[in-house]
Amino acid sequence: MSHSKHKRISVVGALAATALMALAACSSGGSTGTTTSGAAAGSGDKLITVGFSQVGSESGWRAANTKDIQETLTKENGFDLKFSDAQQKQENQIQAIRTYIAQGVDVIAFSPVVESGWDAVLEEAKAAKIPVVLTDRAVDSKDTSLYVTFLGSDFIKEGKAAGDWAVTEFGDKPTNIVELQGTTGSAPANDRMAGFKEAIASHTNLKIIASQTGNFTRSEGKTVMEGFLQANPSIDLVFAHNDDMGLGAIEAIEAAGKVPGKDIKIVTVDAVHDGMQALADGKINFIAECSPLLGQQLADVVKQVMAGKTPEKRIITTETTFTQEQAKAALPTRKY
Ligand code: GZL
Repeated sequence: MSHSKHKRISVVGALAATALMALAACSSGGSTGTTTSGAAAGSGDKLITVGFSQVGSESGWRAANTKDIQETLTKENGFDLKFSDAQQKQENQIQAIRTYIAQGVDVIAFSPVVESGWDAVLEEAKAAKIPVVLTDRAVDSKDTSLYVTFLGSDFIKEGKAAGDWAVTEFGDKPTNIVELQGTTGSAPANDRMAGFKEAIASHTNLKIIASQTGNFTRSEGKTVMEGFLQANPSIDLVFAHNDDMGLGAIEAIEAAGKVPGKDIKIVTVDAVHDGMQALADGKINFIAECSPLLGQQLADVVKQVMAGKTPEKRIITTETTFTQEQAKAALPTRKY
């Protein structure tokens, strides 16, 4: 056989071998492209389906929390995220969790709008052998086997930070405080109130003269503050359980012809952009941070669970506090 013919046969053979290898790689989800499930190229792994029930869209914090979760639990990162917004109604969250159980998702995660009333549906998830991750807010279930972990802030610490600031700011001066509470029965409302009261307990000159829920929203915070202003001629400080209610209080205070941050001081929790801007502008006096950026920690916990590992039962997010000067410095680089 001539050299050239030998050459032709060896070239054809090599091409055929290459084509066969490429075909084999594709079908096994190998490095030549994504598998049908859309998993990242080269991973070949099935996507992890996560059913997430979100509280709602009540505040700037919630919007930042939702954005971070949706931008982290992506197909590129190995997840198939099923996401539902409960419009701050527990019955909607319970229904969403039951739907995820029926769909047979790999993991259920949710931020419980209130602390109580979850045992039955969590028992159903347990019976279906679907692990549950609590993010942001806690439940008061006595049976902690009903969830893998609670990932979120220490709300008592946040309330205490706000109270400690008030003690320093007002010293021995007689001080009338009105409290804009978060959603009734929610962990952040219960714990921030407890932390704040603990901080001021031994300072009898600091008196909470009125408390009412503004449900973590700007509009309800404004309405409640209007009522406080009509009923109480002398208010020195507003303690709002989140920035959004504090921003609503600013609108009410200005409408009453008073200067927020001066005539009536304001301390809030969260440190979302609009709150930090009001702090920098001198309309809020102090903010205890509550980070909404829980997406990466949630992704890590889910992957640990899927790998058969046991995450810590309680994962606390790290946070700080902001004065007006610190807000001016932090604003340009804040992620939310
Ligand atoms: C706290 C979170 C609270 C925020 C509010 O982790 O649950 O709910 O403080 C939000 O802004 O509405």
